Amino acid sequence: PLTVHRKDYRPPAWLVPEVHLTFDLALTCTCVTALMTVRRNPQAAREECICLLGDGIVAETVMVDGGIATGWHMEGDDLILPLAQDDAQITILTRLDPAANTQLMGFYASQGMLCTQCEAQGFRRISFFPDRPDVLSTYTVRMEGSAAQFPVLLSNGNCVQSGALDNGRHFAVWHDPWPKPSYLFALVAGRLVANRDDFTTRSGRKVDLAIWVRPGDEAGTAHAMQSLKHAMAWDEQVFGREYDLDVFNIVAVSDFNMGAMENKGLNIFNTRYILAEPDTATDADYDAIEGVVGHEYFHNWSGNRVTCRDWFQLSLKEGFTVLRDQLFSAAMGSDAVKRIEDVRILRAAQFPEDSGPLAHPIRPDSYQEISNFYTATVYNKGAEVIRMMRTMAGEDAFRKGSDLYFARHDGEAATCEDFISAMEDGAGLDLAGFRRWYEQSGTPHVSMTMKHDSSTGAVTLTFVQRLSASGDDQVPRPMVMPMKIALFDRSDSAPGEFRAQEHLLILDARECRFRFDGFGEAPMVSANRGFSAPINLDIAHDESRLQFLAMHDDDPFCRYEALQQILTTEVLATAAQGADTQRRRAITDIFSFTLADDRIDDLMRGELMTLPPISVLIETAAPADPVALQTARIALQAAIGTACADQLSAVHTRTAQHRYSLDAGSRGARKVRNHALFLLAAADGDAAARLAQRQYENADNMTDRQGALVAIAGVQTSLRDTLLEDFAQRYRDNALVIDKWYAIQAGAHHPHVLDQVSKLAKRDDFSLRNPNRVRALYMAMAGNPTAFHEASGAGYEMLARLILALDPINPQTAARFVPSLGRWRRIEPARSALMRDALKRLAASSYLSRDVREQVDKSLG
Ligand code: HT7
Ligand code: ZN
Repeated sequence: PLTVHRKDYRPPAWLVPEVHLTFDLALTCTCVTALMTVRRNPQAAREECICLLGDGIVAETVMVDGGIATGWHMEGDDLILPLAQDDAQITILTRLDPAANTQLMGFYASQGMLCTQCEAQGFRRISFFPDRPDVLSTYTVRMEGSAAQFPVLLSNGNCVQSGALDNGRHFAVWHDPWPKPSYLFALVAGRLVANRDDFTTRSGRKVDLAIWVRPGDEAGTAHAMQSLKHAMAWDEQVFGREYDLDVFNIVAVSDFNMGAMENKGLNIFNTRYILAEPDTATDADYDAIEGVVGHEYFHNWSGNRVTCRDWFQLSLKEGFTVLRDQLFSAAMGSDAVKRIEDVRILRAAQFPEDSGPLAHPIRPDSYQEISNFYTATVYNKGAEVIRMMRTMAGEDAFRKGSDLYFARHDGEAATCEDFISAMEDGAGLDLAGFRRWYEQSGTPHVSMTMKHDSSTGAVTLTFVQRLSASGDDQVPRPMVMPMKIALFDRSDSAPGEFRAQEHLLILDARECRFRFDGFGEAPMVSANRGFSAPINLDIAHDESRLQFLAMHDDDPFCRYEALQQILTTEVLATAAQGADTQRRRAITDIFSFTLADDRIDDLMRGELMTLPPISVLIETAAPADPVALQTARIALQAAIGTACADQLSAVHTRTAQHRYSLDAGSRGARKVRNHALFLLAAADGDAAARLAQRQYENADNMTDRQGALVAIAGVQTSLRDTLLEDFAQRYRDNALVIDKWYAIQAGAHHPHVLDQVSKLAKRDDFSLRNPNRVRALYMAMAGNPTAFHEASGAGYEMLARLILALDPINPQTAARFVPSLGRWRRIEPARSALMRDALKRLAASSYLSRDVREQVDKSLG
């Protein structure tokens, strides 16, 4: 397969300032006429032909300047057209069958409606085009079709004309005045209803907002609309970014490969990130909707107004936009809890990626299939890298840097280097060494040691970096990073009042040393506060320090982190050599302290009641026995549940009094209620099953009901089947809730879980054509050690069979399952061999898409 290299970038030989598209719409045969004004690019080497990229489409007619073109030919999927002149009008006609498009890339049908997905390279499945992000055009789109079948016709920009035609047909013309790359083109046609609202920008522009859904779903759009209006106001206040069209449309579709898409003025969303009502969506769903609606809206500047020069620069828009959505969500809710959640995601998803065969820098050097690079590294580590710039610069200077970036590059296709330069010039940072974050893969390891001289009161902190991976052909080099620390003086704090001055240190060499004076006693160090750098930080093992921080650190992240370290050590030790009563006692004491601590709210308390995710435990233990780790994790939950039973029951009772609302107090109550239930269920399944049943039956919201079902799904009781059946019946008409039902069963710690997954896959309402359903069942299975790492290798086999079955239908979604098998290097030898066998069987398959092939080959690597 062809590998694309970053170093091979050349500017486009031809520009396309204007595009007129006409769609004659029908479910199985849509005719597309593309009229392109093309112009030679004076900044590029002269080429005698224009290369119009295609993917699985056929040109029925090709015209140049109004006459039938001759002399063009196909090279693979691409159309090569000789052009002697400097300017031309090219017209190409293609015919599409959206109903047969199961890949959900390009133009496809979903539940009777028609829609597009063009990022990254879907436009070339609609029309032949220089489908690359550095070719920017203004689009005018005319759609016509049956008024009964497609009453709503939407595209980017503003609707400039619409009306009735003969034979029950109608048309609409949309014009987008902002030049954009083809990946931001969008079209939607179907029977849809809108939740309408409006927003007035700070300069007084009234923007009509609409969220379009299938009839019957309108009631579920209120939170998304509220989130959108909050996002629009926040981007003005915090980043000085104002919306730039008269309308902003969002459409929700049920069949979608990712979360959402930021098409200019016409965002298309997975229904999952739009629809929410208390009875059907959890608090986590509400948060995700706010975050994704914000994310897509923020792309209007970081992605659309300033786009990417090429796909190697993906983190330019994605890393920056993730940081923007993280800051937005933090501002809308709890800063502390949001930071903890973001770091948990980074650790659980990105750290394993960065230590495995699919590791890549946030700006990759090469790819075979770009869809495989929409990764936690590009998105989440990319956000961390920009967050570090913000930490080093401070908020005000960072804003100056981002203002300069937007001013310099508005209307352009930019690079990561452009962003860094703007930050240097605008924020006044020297980022010479910092650029390595863009070049090197791998999570840096930093070890910290402290020396205290009691005669002088001096404290010396020494940080040493150990580097494990690098970009292509490079020797690993140290990273530059901000390190926030605080030293707690044990002697001068009143009990319960531990405060320390925070210091921002910059680590810029393999070894860095810092001295602090005035400590009669050795202080307690709190380091990497707020997770100021995305690293693994080793601090010489000191249980009393960790226990102190787990109860008293005034940095919420570090308090959480200290407890996570204690719990991780305990689970790993239990899996290797059994439990130790003294260690357990220390842990249950901390839990008991946390449950009673009135300095924190319930949202934070819920974080402190959360055990490390299994993927983090596997990553830390490598080579890991995932089943032993899972068993040890449950045993620790049981120990906590037993030791703190009275307090946990009291929490469960106290929080049952809360009325449902979305405010922090009510959400916090639901969070700790569920965590209390999980811990109690691990300790005494039968008793907790009765508690769960009551919670389930009394629930007036999905957080409570789902929490109860999760708790009971891991218990061997007849109530389990009763409640699962009730849930299926109660929500049979709501696909998003039925997705939860699939995931809960596939993720349960249950001896027959693999049989259950097999049965679920045979149900009538399971379909490989719906990515949400496939992910619900098989991502949950792949994340469940009891299922996926079952000793016979049946879980690996099941996943490999899924990948082979799904690949011809939806290669992008199929490829997303390969990394689970690619983790074989981190797993103990017997299972590791079985995982590799499954990968080898995939590699030997006679048909593999480019998407799956790249992931399989690299995973075997
Ligand atoms: N920028 C969007 C990426 C996306 C995408 C990529 C590949 C295939 C399908 C896709 N759907 C959306 C999403 C985002 O980051 O906002
Ligand atoms: Zn994005």
